[in-house]
Amino acid sequence: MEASNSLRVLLLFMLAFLAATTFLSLPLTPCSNSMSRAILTATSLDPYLISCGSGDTAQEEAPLSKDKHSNNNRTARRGGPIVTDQLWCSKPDVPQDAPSPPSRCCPPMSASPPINFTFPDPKEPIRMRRPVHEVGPEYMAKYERVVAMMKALPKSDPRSFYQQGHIHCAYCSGAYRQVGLPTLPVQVHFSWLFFPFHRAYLYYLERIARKLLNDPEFTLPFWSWDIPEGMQIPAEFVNKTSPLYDAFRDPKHQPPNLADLDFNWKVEKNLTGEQQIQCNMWVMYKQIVSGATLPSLFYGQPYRAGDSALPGPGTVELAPHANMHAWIGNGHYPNGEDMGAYYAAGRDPIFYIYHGNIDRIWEMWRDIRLAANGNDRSKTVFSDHSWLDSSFLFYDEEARLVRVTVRDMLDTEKLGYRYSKVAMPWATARPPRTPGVNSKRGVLKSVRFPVSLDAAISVEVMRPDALRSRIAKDDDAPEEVLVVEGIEVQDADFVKLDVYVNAVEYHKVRPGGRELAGSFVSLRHPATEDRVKTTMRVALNELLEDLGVKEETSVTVTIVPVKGKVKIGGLKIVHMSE
Ligand SMILES: [Cu+2]
Repeated sequence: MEASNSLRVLLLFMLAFLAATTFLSLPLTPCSNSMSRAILTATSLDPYLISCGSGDTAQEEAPLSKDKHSNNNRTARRGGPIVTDQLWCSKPDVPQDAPSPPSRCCPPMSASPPINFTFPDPKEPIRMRRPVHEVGPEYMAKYERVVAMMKALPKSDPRSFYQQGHIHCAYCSGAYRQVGLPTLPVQVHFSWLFFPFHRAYLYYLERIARKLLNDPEFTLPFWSWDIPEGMQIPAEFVNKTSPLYDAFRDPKHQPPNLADLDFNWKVEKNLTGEQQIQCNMWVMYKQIVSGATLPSLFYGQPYRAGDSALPGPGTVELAPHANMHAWIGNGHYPNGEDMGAYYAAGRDPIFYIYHGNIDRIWEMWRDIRLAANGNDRSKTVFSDHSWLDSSFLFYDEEARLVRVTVRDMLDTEKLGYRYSKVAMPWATARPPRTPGVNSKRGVLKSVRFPVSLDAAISVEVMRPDALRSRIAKDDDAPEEVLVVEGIEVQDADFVKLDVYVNAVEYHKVRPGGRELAGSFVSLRHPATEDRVKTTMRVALNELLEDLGVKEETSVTVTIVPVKGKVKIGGLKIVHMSE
């Protein structure tokens, strides 16, 4: 009784406080961190409802104000790591036509500031994450059980499936804002944060699963959709009575249909099984082996405090990652819910085993680069502190809020796990050149950038210093990188662009064929980014060699708009080495 009375008093106090701040616009400076936390924890209100003045440090001080002109800029930092702060979490920007939009997706407010990440005890054995098609039904039943347990937890528990699913929404739909910069979201897609963020996400989900199952050996199985044995949605996810089932998936893509790693949004290729597998192998080879020979081509572009979101994704994030999100989600819904929509992807239990494979691809890319670079680890990571010290917040298995940095996520063995060795048939699937494709038909029409892509365009692009590339020894030849600049997606809609080199007759190239340098694939972005502006980069050295054009001073680049309204700012080829 006493407890409920004091709760009532607290609520009354809160209402008076809110009325004062909202209607009287009383200045509330300074607003101490502990007071904000206490209020927010007790009331479960979102920080944006409370307008505080500025604090004096960059972190853990000033709650978010929706007022774009507020004094909060005093705490803004420009340059350096991107820092996530619970006091800077707000309403997500979810597409208006979402079938069941979340009103909020910020995690429950922690009563105390986050603790810093610590590695698990190195004496603990390293656990193996194994593929779904090898672990067997008994093991998959454990994943099923733990998803059921998480779904049964109260929604307010940060370890519940409801809250775990919201983590993706919070970091991808404009809920988290940059500290001191309320107009800038913390966005973990289309930049160098993509791989480390998703690794940390799975790491904590796995720890929570272990605790709930009371099974310290449990590891998340991964769905190896990159090899023929794993190319169908695993059977466990298809059973309508299972907690692993999600009604928001494309009915056309259920087993025995094979995954299409080059998926063209709603348009089925209708390939034979053999052709689809071939296409998938080529896509994997190009995105991981030949297209991403430098760290920024694989991870994505630098993204620092004060930067606009979406500077540029790595090859794998575009394809197969984004294609597969859309392939699993239901294309009948405007945003491809669940998996095809940033705000909703975490609601599908398949998300976590799907992303396990993305995390494993990071390991495989690193091994391939180490082998190519004489084990030089510096060629597989960035040394920039803005990357290493960027941080995310997760609740651990004891429901403690933990601050995790990118630096903490670079070595899976230090995190206590590794991936079991699965065959990589795509690692040698170098696609052959397509015979009889006209590379330069007639005189190319001149294109004036920026250009809206209503139809395919072909442009002659000069190569930088072609002679230097030709005489350089293979080992120290700089990488030639094709840059598609100023990609603007109107209405932040779904987009797929295919980018071909020396294939004006691109329709003759088989899906995933050699002349296709890469694809730009973007899911629908939240409304804050009403105009997605980004870049695409892909390595060309091997492609130019295979096309036999190493001696040429220029190449023809053909851009085919497969889906969505897009403008591009320009095309260039640059030399890069990192
Ligand atoms: Cu994803």
